[in-house]
Amino acid sequence: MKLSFRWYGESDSISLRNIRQIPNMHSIVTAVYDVSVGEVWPMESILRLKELTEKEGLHFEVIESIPVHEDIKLGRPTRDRYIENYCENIRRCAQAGIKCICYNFMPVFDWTRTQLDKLNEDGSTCLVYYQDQVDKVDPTKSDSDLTLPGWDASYTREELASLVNEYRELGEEKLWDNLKYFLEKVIPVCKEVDVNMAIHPDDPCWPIFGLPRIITGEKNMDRFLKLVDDTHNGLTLCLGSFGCSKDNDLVKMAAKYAKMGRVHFLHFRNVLVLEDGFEESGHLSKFGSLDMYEICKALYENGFEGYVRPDHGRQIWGEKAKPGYGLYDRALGATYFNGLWEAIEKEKK
Ligand code: DNO
Repeated sequence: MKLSFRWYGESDSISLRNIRQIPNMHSIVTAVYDVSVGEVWPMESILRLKELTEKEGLHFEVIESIPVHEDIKLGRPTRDRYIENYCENIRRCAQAGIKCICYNFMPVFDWTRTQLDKLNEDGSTCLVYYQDQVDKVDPTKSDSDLTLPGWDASYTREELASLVNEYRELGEEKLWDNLKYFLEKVIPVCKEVDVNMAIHPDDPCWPIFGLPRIITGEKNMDRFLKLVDDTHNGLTLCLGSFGCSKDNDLVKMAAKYAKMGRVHFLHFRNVLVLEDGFEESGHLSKFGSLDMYEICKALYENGFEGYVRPDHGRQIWGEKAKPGYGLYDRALGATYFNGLWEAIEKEKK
């Protein structure tokens, strides 16, 4: 297990020095942010991130994310050029020492929430998702004024509508085909340079706005891992993403996929599952719906050796930071994880 922390590069309000001071911190999780999706990352930009990270005594081993261009997900004729670029990015990252790349295959939208600053009773704020609010939004209705936080502002409303319609027509099975096509090109490169790909689950792990979503739970994960049956084709076990559906048994999934050697990255966070949505809670088991101890134990017992990062924290102590990505609560999450891990390690010896 290697503890890591997401850092948004030089524009992040959180310094590498502060991250370094979190006990047991090993690696930085970052990306090149100023290149358009689908293009090749300049080697200098990758090496700059490496240099800054290593200057603070941290390791530069995890990328989150190299985003997948929509043309690849849609299987458009232009996809081959973007896949070639993707492979080139993998090679470049490997050359700089990267061991693990997190990415997702969600159509149009990455993680979706209805509010980023829901006030909790103790004065902290958190991210929430209420299904009834999502159901009121239709991205194909160009006269709708409703938008959600995290909405991709790079599309005009018309572009967004046509993209969403294209995916609705594509449907799940074709999305699977396009994912397979992508993996068949990318995983051989990963084998060559020994980099693990770690797909991030859909968040939330069910279809939204009528868009197909396929990385949603155990059955589909099994199917995914077989698309290209190689250890380099693995997953990011994002507890909050899979955990927001009661259908997912995270302890079972953690054990099963760790045993297969396919969990390359763990996103450690908790969610409180509601009747019709979820709220992101503090990391401890008792505040959410997930048993963090049992999940960690399942990972440990099944030989998990990947990277772990504390994921989304609440906003606490008056900190003003990127929603979910403040320093304080994520640092508390890391410390809680360290405690659980030490206890499990000692119990098992
Ligand atoms: C949210 C993150 C996701 C994740 C991507 C991976 O906080 O976990 O945005 O980075 O889905 O590609």
